[in-house]
Amino acid sequence: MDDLSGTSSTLGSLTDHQVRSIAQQIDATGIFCMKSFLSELGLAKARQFVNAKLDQREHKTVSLARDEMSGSGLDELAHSEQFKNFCARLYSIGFHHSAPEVEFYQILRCLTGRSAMEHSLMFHYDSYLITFLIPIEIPTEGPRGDFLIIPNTRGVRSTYAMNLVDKALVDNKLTQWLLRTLRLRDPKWMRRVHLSPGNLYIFWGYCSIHTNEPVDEHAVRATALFHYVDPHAESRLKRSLRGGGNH
Ligand SMILES: O=C(O)CCC(=O)C(=O)O
Ligand SMILES: [Fe+2]
Repeated sequence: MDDLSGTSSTLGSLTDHQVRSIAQQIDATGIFCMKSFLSELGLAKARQFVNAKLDQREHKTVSLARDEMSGSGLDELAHSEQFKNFCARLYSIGFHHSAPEVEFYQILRCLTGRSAMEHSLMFHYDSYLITFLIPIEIPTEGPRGDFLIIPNTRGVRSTYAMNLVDKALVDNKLTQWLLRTLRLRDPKWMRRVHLSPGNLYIFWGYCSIHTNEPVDEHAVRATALFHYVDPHAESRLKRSLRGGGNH
């Protein structure tokens, strides 16, 4: 995987050419990695936050929403003008539309304990076009909880109903079984990404089937996710079904 290295402050200085080449790399390979995106201090703060939350929650898997993240430093990133600007530029270059004024759908996923397995190997499409993923904790021993992606298997659907059909084709026992079985053969079309804490990974979450591998119950795998732009936000059908989750 080609990658840039930098910190969140580097994002503001990227040229249009560089942003375009990030979009091209995601189109071509499925994922882009910016190394050492979080500073050491930023990563240490987020880690401390995760560990304190897991202590509070008795070391069970939790997904924290934006309003539960204050103090992690990750909420500040979502409000950083440089980060927001970069995401808007990447969106407009990647999807050929000017970026709407929207907030991120933000989650801090902390997998641990017995329930880590239940939350792994669930292949899905996201509801949002771009996914920005920052690993905070990744096990250094035993199963690492690699990220798996089958890149760019669909385009942006013109209707929410078509999007639901795609999702239903993936989110069923047969497809999940098939993908889990095929994973064991390590096919080339399913990319395996060994995540490193503090890096920023970017992929078209809406267009790509993806998931994470499990980790041991004593290990912790924490990822911060920033989902950006729901193309069906205005759909009447979506509203009448009252939104639905991210998967
Ligand atoms: O934690 C990960 O590696 C991916 C999670 C994901 O795809 C999601 O929450 O939509
Ligand atoms: Fe996802």
